[in-house]
Amino acid sequence: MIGRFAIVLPLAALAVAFHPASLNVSVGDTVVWINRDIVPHTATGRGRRTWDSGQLQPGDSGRYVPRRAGRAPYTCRLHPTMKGLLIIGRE
Ligand SMILES: [Cu+2]
Repeated sequence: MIGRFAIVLPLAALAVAFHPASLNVSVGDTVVWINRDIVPHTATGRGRRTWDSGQLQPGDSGRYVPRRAGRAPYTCRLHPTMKGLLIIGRE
């Protein structure tokens, strides 16, 4: 069954990070990034898989629907120390 998963960018206390940093999803699921921080962030694929949410302002959300199984590391273009990983299984 196709699902929908949320990754939150919480209000930063000490370090900005994606929560959860690593998430298991399936091909066809919708992954949503919700920015609850007070500064903009992006969710941007690294490596062979390229997607970019664009700048998510506070309160904005962005989404990505993976079409191929595998690992999809991503980062925030504005804060390169922010790292996330989607582990994408077959449907
Ligand atoms: Cu960021």
